[in-house]
Amino acid sequence: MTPEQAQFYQKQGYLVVPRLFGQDELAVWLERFEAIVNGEVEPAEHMLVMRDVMVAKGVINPKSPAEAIAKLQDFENDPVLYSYALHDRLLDWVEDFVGPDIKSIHTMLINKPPNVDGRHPLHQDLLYFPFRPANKIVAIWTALQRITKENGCLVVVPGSHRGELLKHENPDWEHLNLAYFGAAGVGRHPDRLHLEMQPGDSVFFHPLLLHGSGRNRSRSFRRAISAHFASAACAYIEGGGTSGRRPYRCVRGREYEGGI
Ligand SMILES: O=C(O)CCC(=O)C(=O)O
Repeated sequence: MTPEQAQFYQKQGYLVVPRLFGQDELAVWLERFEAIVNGEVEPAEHMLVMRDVMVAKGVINPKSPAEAIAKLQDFENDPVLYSYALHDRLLDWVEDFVGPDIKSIHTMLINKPPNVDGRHPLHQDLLYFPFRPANKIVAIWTALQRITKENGCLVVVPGSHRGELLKHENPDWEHLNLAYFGAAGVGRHPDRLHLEMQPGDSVFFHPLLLHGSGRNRSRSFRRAISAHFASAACAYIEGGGTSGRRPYRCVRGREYEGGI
């Protein structure tokens, strides 16, 4: 990371790295996604294959298995998908954000089919993590294909990571996917910025950054792969986070006594 990039991240709370991955690398993860949702490969242990809420409620009838799926979550036990989080090029960047001792704390592949609502309200990921400090946690989100405003790109509120962790609640939307909480009282923030990306472009962002995504108004899928990392030296706090304590995996460096 250059000093200019570090300064940008500190001020804005996110940093886009163009073409961090090549098409050949993305193709492997896309194929694995298809194989899992088409039933050719069993979902790995602990992986959550989450159906879109509109499909689950019978509001729409999917024409293919992939049209039913909102995301694959926690793919640590799938060696093909997890190769994303173990990728050296990615971890070199993560090291610049959180230091040399790194734990992988969350993984997901988000599939936004056409015809479903699929919006994700503006929220802060720190809500889900019961440890601190926040600036030793970072997310990466990689476009698996061209992602535009039309197909529901990621939306961020630059600089919002300098605020507090806000109260979160379910927005009053008709079709909201499981655990898609929004920061209370934020709504359509006037400073929100749409991050359009090319395949392989990746954005790193701070866990307090307000972010979300819009509806997919195109006629094809919108897919992204994402992971969160934290310094192994982070420590649990009382009453923090909603996801409970997990056996996070050390992906680089060493473990800490009293760490996560
Ligand atoms: O990819 C998206 O649509 C948004 C993902 C996201 O913000 C999240 O799951 O925390």
